Amino acid sequence: MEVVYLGTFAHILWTDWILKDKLTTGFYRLLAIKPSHEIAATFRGNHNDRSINNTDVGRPNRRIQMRKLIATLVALSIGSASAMADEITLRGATAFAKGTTFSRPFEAFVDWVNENGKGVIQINYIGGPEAVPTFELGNAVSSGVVDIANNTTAFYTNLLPEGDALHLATNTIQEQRGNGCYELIDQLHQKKVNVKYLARTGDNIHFHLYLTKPIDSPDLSGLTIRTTPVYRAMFEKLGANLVRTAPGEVYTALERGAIDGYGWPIQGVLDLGWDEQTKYRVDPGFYQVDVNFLVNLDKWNSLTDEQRAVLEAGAKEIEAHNADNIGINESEDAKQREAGIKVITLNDADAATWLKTGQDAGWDAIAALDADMADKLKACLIR
Ligand code: 173
Repeated sequence: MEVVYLGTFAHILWTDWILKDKLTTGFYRLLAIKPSHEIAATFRGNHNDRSINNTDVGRPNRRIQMRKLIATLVALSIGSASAMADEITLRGATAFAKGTTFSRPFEAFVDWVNENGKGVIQINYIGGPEAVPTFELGNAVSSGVVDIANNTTAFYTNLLPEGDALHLATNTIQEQRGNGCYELIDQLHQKKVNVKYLARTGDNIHFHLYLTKPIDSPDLSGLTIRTTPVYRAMFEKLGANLVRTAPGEVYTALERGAIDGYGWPIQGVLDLGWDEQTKYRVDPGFYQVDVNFLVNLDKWNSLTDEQRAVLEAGAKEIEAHNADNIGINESEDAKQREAGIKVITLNDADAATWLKTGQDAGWDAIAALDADMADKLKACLIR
């Protein structure tokens, strides 16, 4: 704002001076006292003529000073105009419904950037799956249809199949930034998805199986379960029939009885109203949510250091809030129970099978894609 005011102030001063100068000693007085060829010479910049004309001895110095002041203010004003012109606005979208659990950290990030990036960088948040369908968002940010996306790897496995490793992590993004894993994952994203991997949210949130029918062991045979790539390897190993849908189709699929259950994290079930159609949750939870901020790489490369610094500072700020999930998980668990969702807790032996099947099936699927990469990722994602 200051630079705008300064620019405006410079403009007022300049206009004010021109008018005063013209009305008192300048153009009009010149017209009155000089022959036309001398006037022409003055306008060609004939300094002798001008000095002859300046009968007031003090005036040339004042005028020079005034010109210097004006030149400075105009330069500042032009500088401020280009600073304003340099502010860039990114188009941002989320794979999850606007205002719901897994869009909220991104929405907080958008607010943070729009507050702290004034005059530098802003984000125009265009919305959720109503703007870009869930499974299309990866392509959209990769191609630059949107500049920044809030997305989970499970929704862009078409571009980065190895991305499924991210929800097998047992450590945090802060640890991954410290042990080199962040760089490895960023490089994979840059190379295969054409995006900068800016941030990870969702740490400390596990996934669960939710059901309309009870089970008493990890055997899922005979059940039709809604999945995404997150749960596919695990639930398949445990015998389920799988149906892949975007979150937006889960409610209707439950209502119609097309599925007997679904995979989803501990958070967000009530947000989406699925508690109305859900009878059971199976514990323990497994894996760890990854919801990532991705910036189109061409756009990222075109940003100034200052613009990138705002995005990176905002990313770290939001990632620090991943620790809040531990408390939120507890209140979500309580809310689910209050809403009538019964918790089926597998006994110790079954729980061990459940978790081991999940990890083994998950890593086997990554190794089948790229054994070397699976080893590298495992070394830095597992505590
Ligand atoms: O179940 C899903 O749609 C899914 O894969 C997911 C991933 C991260 C957060 C929430 C859901």
